[in-house]
Amino acid sequence: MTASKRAFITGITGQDGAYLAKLLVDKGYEVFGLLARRSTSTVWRLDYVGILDQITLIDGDLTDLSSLIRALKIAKPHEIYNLGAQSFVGSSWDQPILTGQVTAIGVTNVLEAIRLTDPSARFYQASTSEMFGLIQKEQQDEQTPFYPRSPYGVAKLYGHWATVNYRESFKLHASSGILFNHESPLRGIEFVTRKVTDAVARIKLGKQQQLALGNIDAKRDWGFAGDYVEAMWLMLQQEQPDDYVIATGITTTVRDMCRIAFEHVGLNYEDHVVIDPRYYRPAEVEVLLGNPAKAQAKLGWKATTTLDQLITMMVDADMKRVGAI
Ligand code: NAP
Ligand code: F7E
Repeated sequence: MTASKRAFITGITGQDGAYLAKLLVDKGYEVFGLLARRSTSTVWRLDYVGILDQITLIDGDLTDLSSLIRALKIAKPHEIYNLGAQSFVGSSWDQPILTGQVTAIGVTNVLEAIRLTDPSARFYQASTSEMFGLIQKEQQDEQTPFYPRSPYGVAKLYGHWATVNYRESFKLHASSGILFNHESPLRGIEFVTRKVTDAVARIKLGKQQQLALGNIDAKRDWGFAGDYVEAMWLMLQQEQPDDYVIATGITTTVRDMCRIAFEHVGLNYEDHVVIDPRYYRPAEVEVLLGNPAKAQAKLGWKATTTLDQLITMMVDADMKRVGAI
C-alpha cells in the first residue's frame, strides 16, 4: 500500500483515465485529474467506475501551459500520467492542427510544467502502436522503426521523442508506453469495437437494422483497457525509466471481431454489416501486431483478457445500456 502518494492524470475523463484513476484510488493514492472545460459534463466514466467523489479535478487544458503549472502546484504529484489527447485517428485528418496542438505540443507543455515545478516527479506518456503505422517488421517491438500514417500518429511520435529527449536531456524519470489498441465498455462510440458492440445491441433489440463500416480487413492487436492501465502504473514503479510495448501478441481482423460480437447474441454479421467507403481513411494502418516480451520480462506484465472475453463483456454492457433506454 502506497498511502501517501499523489498522482496527477491528464485525460482522466477518458476511457483509460477512468480505469487508471480507479486503480490508483484502490492502491491508496490521492488522485488529481485535469478537467478540460466543456459545455456539458464529461465525468460519466468516473461515475461508472464509482470514484467521482474520491478524486480531485482541477480545471485546465493541455494547450495552456499556465493551467498545467497551476494544476501541478496544487496537486504536487509524485507521478504524472499524460493520457490526454485528441485520440481518434479518423478525426485527425479533419483537425490536424488541433491534433498537433493537443497530442504533440501538449506533451511538451506537461514536460515543461514538470521541469518548472518538480523535476523529480515521474512521468508516463501515452504513446501508441499507431507510430508503427506502415509496419517495418511483422511483429512490432521497442526496436521497430516508426512510420506513422495519420496526423494523429505523427503527433504521437513527436510526444514519444519529446519524452525520450527530456529523459536524456534533463534526467527526468519519463517513460513511454507504446500501447496497442485497448478497449472496454467505456470506449468512445466512434472507435470500431464499441461502434460494433453498440450496434449489435441495437440490432438485437430491434432499434437498428444495419451497421455501416469501412475497411473490415484491417487487423488490430486488441486488449482490455483494465489490463493495460496496470502496465502504466508498473512502468512508473521501476527504478529506471524506459519504453515498453504493451500488447497481447495476437492480431485479428475487424471482420472477425464483428463475427464474435454478432454471434454472442445469436446473429450473423453478414446479415447486417454493409461497407460504406465514407469510413475508409486517407491512409490506412492495415495491420498491427505487438510483441510484449519486454513488458513481460521486466514489468511482469501480461494481458489476461482474451478478445472473446473483451467483446462479449462489451456486448453485454451495451445490451444493458441500450435495453434501459
Ligand atoms: P480518450 O477516451 O479519447 O480520452 C482522451 C482524454 O483526453 C479525455 O479525457 C479528453 O477530455 C482529454 N482531452 C482531450 N483534449 C484535451 C485538452 N485539450 N486538454 C486536456 N484534456 C484533453 O482516450 P483513451 O482511449 O482513454 O486513451 C488515453 C490515451 O492513450 C490517449 O492519449 C490516447 O491517444 C492513447 N492511446 C490510446 C490507445 C487505445 O487503444 N485506447 C492506445 C494507445 C494510446 P474530454 O473528456 O473533455 O474530451
Ligand atoms: O479503428 C477500421 C479502421 O478507430 C480500428 C485509438 O485508440 O487505437 C485506436 O486507433 C480499425 C482501423 O482505432 C471502421 O480503419 C473499419 O483500421 O477503432 P479504430 P485505431 O484507428 O486503430 C490506437 C492504438 C490509438 O492510439 C488511437 O488513439 O478499424 N474500421 N470500419 C473502422 N474504424 C472506425 N473507427 N469506424 C469504422 O466504421
